[in-house]
Amino acid sequence: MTDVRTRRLSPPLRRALPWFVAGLLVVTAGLPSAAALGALPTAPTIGYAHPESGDTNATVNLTDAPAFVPNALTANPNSTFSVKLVNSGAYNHTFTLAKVPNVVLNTSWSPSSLDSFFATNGSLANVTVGPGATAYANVTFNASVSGDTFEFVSVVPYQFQAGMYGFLSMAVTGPGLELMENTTDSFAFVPAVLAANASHYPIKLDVLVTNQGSLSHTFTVSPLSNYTLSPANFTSTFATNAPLVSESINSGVGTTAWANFTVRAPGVYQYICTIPSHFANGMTGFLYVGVPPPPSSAPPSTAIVDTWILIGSGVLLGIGVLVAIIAAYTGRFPSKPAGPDGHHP
Ligand SMILES: [Cu+2]
Repeated sequence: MTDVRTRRLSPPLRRALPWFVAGLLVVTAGLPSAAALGALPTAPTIGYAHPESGDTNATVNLTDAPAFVPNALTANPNSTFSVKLVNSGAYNHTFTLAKVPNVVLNTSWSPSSLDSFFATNGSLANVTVGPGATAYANVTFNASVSGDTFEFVSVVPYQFQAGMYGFLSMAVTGPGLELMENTTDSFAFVPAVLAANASHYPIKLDVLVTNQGSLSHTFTVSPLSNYTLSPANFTSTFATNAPLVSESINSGVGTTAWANFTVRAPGVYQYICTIPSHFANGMTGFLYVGVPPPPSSAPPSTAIVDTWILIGSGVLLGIGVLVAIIAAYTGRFPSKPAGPDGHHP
């Protein structure tokens, strides 16, 4: 059965109909792209460059050294980080931010190895900035990246290999691990050993320091792990390596202060009081992070064994010496017990 309407059309129109339909389909298909070219804005892609008139969190210069200046950035979890990228050189550079946290890329990789790393693991931003140009990268981080570090590089061949890389460190958020410390007028921290067990790094520590005396003190933690400070070197050490925290403990019994700081790696960190002469008088302690503290925080004993065992073995040794001396003068001492027949063998 043939369509009635088609039948009523004149032969020329009938022949043209498929072409009308085809033309209509082509126009319909072209509509979305035509609209995109016109008024419809393209949706901003998180992490990719688009001009931004608002505030940026940082400005980074991309130089022909080649280098990022500065190459150390910080950002907050649970927020959008916006960086302004200024190419001050004559070459193209990229700002390519790794998606995988806490990975340090190897500068001995070839350009194609670097490309395949990003192809496999993805990037949070990948912006090419031409000579003299300015671009922006906006990256939204969730709360889970607290304490993480992301590396950024230029993937223009051999720029990363020549040193064009840097690190974006996320602040550590959320409450820290709480520890208690006291300061005394006898220039002591009580206890002089603090221990924090951490399963991941960095770890945030909150130390509540209570003054048990009337003198004022500081609770100052060395940034160097497994490094022993001395009253003679701590000032110069802290001049080049800022303490993790230096909290003033004001005078007065019961005065408290919170020392809140972040430790990035396990180790033993020395803490001191920086008030002149206090450290020299013994005001120091050690913070064990992720490593076992000494077996006991009781005053260390130089004896290998317990005192009473030493005294006991001394007494027994004395008796032995006495028996030996008597035996030397009297023959067998004590004399061997007689056998059952009453005779000595
Ligand atoms: Cu002090």
